[in-house]
Amino acid sequence: MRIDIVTIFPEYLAPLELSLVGKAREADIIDIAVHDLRAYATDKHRSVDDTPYGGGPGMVMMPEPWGAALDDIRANAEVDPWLVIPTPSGYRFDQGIATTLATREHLVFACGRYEGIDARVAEHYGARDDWAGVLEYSIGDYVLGGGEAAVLVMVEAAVRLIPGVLGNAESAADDSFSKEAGPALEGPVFTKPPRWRDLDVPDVLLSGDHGRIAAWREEQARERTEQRRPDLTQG
Ligand code: JEW
Repeated sequence: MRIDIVTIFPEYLAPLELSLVGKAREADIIDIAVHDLRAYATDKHRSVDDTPYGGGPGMVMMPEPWGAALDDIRANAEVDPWLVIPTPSGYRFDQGIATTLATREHLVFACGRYEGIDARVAEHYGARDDWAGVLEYSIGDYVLGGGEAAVLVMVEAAVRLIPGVLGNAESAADDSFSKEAGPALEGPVFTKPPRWRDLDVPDVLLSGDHGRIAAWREEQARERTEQRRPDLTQG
């Protein structure tokens, strides 16, 4: 998979050199390039924002630097890329969408700032026959200062689902929100020592009775889901 990320804060994406995503890059399973949008600005101040038509607070990202950056990325691409734009007004990003993104050959993430990107950018690339499509996603109902933190979330959620990225192939299937587990929360987990600061690991987990252990874990998960995420319970 190829991933391009366009931002006015390239250093914000430094965590993509670490951990699971960093290892996937070292293993050449994914190729990530981060691009500075200001490199595509044309005035001497390298402006990327302007006042909103119709008035109102804040500034809006100009379409021209975005057009230049995205056309440059397309000119160096081998397949039609998907353009992914984080926005608080997007479709909700979830595990199902991460699973779909994980199957794509080329993703281009556009990180907005200020009050967002001139709407004609999404409209234009959505109509181009040399782009696969435009996807506008929100990672949750809170307001971020820009798209960078959302891109970190989306890239990690998708990349860990690419075959060969997780050491243990079963790990992804076991997670909360995975298709196999159903959309439920996981219960508590424990490791050694068996007693820590007067707190004991539940006896059942030390019993060696795999049937009782599975039943106990299921009940813990069910209770936690009902308490914390009643929206995820069916009946
Ligand atoms: C998010 C990208 C870019 C995603 C989620 N756009 C916009 C906007 C902003 C603040 C207030 C109103 C609109 C800031 N902003 C972003 C916010 C993604 C941008 C600029 C974002 N929350 N926030 N889930």
